[in-house]
Amino acid sequence: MKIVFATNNAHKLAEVQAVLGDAYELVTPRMCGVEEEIPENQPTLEGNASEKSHYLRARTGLDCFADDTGLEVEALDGAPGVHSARYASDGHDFAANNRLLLRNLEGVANRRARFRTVISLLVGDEEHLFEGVVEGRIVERESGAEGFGYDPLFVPDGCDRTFAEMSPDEKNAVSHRGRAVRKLAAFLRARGEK
Ligand code: ITT
Repeated sequence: MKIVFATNNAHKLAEVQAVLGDAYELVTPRMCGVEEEIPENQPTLEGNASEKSHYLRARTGLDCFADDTGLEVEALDGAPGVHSARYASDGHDFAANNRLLLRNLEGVANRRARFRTVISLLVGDEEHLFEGVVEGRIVERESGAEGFGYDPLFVPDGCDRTFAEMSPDEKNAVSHRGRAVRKLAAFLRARGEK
């Protein structure tokens, strides 16, 4: 089955394709002729995921889904949260975001954090939301070269390596996105949409 994934993030695309497997062929906005940035101006992950999927539906008329993800740090009252992409600047600058996060946690003993992903799926005239959460902690310095974003700073509970020190399959097995996408896949399978 072909399905449109409303993302411009190549890392996300690869992670989601790996979880969904060969039964699903992901189509990017660009492959549908949508070149512009997809808007995400809502105050919640749910709102942003929904805004992105509805935008792409309006532009293409196709069934599609979108993922919005945030890193919620306990000692920072849930920041950067819905602002994770633009924490340090307006430009999705992963290195600057990580530097700012470490600076804001300097001398802070409570390193608890979680990643949360919300997926909005639009099929026909129905919308369905799927959530995936992983609890963990923020380490003192970056470690590892895999993954993207805050991965070099996040160690999931039960592990002793950051997401950036894991293979893509290891990350997907425990990650927020892996969990949300497995719920999405189960839903699609149950509807017989293979
Ligand atoms: P799209 O909206 O095009 O899907 P994006 O990169 O803007 O791509 P999000 O708004 O969902 O995606 O993500 C916000 C930021 O959170 C993202 O830029 C990363 O910095 C971070 N992030 C998201 N998922 C992550 C992951 O699995 N590991 C580490 N950081 C992640």
